[in-house]
Amino acid sequence: FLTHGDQLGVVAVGFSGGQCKPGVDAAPSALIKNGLLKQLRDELDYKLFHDDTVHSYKELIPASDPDYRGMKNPLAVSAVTRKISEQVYSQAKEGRCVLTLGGDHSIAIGTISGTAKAIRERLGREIAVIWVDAHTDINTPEASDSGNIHGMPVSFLSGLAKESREDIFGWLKEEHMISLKKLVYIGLRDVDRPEKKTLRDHGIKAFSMHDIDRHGIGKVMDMALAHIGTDTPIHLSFDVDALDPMWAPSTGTPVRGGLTLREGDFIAECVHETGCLIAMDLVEVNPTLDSGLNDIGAHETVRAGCSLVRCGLGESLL
Ligand code: 6HN
Ligand code: MN
Ligand code: MN
Ligand code: MN
Repeated sequence: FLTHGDQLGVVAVGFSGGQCKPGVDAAPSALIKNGLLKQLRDELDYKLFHDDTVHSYKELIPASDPDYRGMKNPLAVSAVTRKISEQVYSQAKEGRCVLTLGGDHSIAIGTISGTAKAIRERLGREIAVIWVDAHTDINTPEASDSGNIHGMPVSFLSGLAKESREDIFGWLKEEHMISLKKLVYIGLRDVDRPEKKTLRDHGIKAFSMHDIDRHGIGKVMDMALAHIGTDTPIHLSFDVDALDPMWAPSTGTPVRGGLTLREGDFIAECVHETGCLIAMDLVEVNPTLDSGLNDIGAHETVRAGCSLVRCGLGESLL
């Protein structure tokens, strides 16, 4: 067994510095208020390990944080993800599955580096990553149009982007890194041109919405998991914008033509079924972005996020 099945580490990350829209830092509280942790404890019988606060990481955010290599908030995102990496590592090294509630997707620099290091030390294994997203988040700083670091985490985690400055991701060492061969994308539909070239050049396994339309989500999950291979520790990084805005409108970079909620839940269920899930991130829920009356969109997005997490953690098992 890769983890103690009944123990769950929880890290609640109220951080939004990887992109420019405020409010995604409010997601962990909204998810918890909607009953997520209570459900995991009372209905799924997990023993939860976490400190009660949602971290804002205020003490790590510098007063001045000028752009560097085109990146926005580089010092803040680096310092916060470094701290998250330590938090996730300390949970994962105890053999717990780790749930991280984001926050924008830049936080995956912390979560994935933390599990990669812990699993190397504990099991001598490399982790696989299933990245469910409308986007590939694999821009290098130079290739990025926006300068938003939430579009770059995979490039730093895989070593495609390198930086020697310790205070700007230079703290990422070999032990924190992942292999592009063990990375699988699902749900893609808004991939930037340089990112497409990266996918081709490195032969990265990717299932777009087109592939899901062609084969159906069942077959796509079979292929995705076959690529990873049985018995491999899996980190599931789930960006809620993989879902169609019909199901998850309250997110910073919505793209139409996405997954139904049921397809999203199915992906999470299939990963759970492998017995190899070692960590799950849920990111990019922004409860303050709401166009509808009475915050309906925000409430629906929070509900969808809770559903994805419960499915990943085994709610659908009979
Ligand atoms: N996300 N490719 C775009 C960029 O700004 O680099 C969008 C990134 C979206 C990131 O949704 O986590
Ligand atoms: Mn993302
Ligand atoms: Mn996205
Ligand atoms: Mn784009």
